[in-house]
Amino acid sequence: MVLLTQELTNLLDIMKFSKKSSRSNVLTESLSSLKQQANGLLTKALDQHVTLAVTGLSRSGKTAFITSLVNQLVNHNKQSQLAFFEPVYQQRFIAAKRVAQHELHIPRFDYQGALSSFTEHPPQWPTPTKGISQIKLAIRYQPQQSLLKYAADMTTLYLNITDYPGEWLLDLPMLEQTYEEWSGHMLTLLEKEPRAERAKPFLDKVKSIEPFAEADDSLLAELAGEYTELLHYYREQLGLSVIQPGRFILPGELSGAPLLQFFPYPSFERIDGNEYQNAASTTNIGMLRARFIEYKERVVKRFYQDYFKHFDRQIVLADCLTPLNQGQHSFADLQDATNLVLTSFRYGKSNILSRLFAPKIDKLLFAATKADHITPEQHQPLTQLLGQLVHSTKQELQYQGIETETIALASVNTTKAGKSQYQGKQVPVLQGRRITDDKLITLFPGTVPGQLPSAEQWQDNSFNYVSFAPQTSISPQQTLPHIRVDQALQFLIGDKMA
Ligand SMILES: Nc1nc2c(ncn2[C@@H]2O[C@H](COP(=O)(O)OP(=O)(O)OP(=O)(O)O)[C@@H](O)[C@H]2O)c(=O)[nH]1
Ligand SMILES: [Mg+2]
Repeated sequence: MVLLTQELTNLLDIMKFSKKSSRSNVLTESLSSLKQQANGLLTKALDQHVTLAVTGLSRSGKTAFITSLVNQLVNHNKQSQLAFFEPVYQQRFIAAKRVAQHELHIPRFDYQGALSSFTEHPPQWPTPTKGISQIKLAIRYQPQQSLLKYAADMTTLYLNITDYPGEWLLDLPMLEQTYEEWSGHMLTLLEKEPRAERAKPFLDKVKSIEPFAEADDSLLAELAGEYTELLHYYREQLGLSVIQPGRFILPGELSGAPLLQFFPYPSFERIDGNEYQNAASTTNIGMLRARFIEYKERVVKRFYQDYFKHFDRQIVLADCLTPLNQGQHSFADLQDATNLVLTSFRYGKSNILSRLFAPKIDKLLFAATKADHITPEQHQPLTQLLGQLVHSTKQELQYQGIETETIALASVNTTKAGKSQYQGKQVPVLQGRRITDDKLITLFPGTVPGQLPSAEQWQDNSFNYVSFAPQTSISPQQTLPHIRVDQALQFLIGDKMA
């Protein structure tokens, strides 16, 4: 195809020089139209498709990030702040628009709904989302590479963006565990503070069920309900991140399904191993085990099979500031959860994921969100802190040839940074609309530890980063203010638009 276009272009050039007769003009025109057709075909052949996955634990900022990314691209104008996105910087970006997605069974990402919350007076944050959703963009640009430039004036990158809960990745280790092993693992967590106090009444109840009696479906459903409530409490009240099974708090269309009605059994040491092995699935313990196995097959494996293995690029969002506010337990749990989540990206040969699904992600971006909650000179420590959280995974990924990067960003910048006089000194400050009472305040939010805080540091320090609401509403045609979304774009798709 490239050769054909080149041939035609050469021919046209020769004819333009020779313009000797009207016959040659006719020939020129028909060749010109041939070239256009060839160009059209070539452009189609050169169109690229990229599947970008966006994940992070609940409230980490996935909806805000996707909304901002889409908004920056589809509303791109002279005022846009995309200086670090090369296609824009090099003036090769033409335009982007939303197009219909292919996978009709996956809910659509509600871009319009999310954007409208930023256009309200006063603007609000979009409402929390549940489960998976997708949005697709067609991005037109002029290729830079000589071959493409010569052959095609513009080409299209189709960007398929998938938003999915990071909690779903917490389940991967379950694939390699038996019900007994998983129960043991959960028990270790549930018997330790900060979980133990709240877990005790639940565990006592479960210990009292008769494992080999005929299954009592409604009792199992009730206890599964209590276990789910416990998980919600840990996540929402204690700010803990290790929640297993992850689907229990974000069940999506599986809400109420018997598949989600199981829980860890805490008394394996008191039952006979043989009897357990031979227990029919009509007994209490047999039914719990059967549901556990079914959950792994139908929910965990299916997610990796149907979605995960098709992702090309991934961004993992992490809100490090809220767990710092919530204290040592919460931050330590974020560390554990991050390790669990990142197991899905460790593609070593021994990884179950590589063996079962052969994923193909070639670039992974770790992003610390809500960087507008801190003053600009604290962005570097925030990036370093996230860097420490993901350090070992990053090393392994780089070894596997997967490109990684760590940044601090704000999908929607809600604050203005400046300087203020305090006790005769200039201190960095932020001004923004405090989320709790809507007041415009100016403050120094404090420093961010550039390393994982030690036990002593936790004793000496308490963190109190204030949350802000969006400051000024935008019109549906404007772009949202942000911090480093352009750098994220460059890392995630810049090379595909070269
Ligand atoms: N200041 C600031 N706050 C942010 C930013 N992004 C997210 N937030 C805050 O974090 C909250 C959660 O953001 P979402 O984008 O809804 O997070 P999510 O990961 O989609 O959350 P779920 O849908 O509940 O899983 C928002 O309501 C904001 O309060 C940001 O760029 N700046
Ligand atoms: Mg969301």
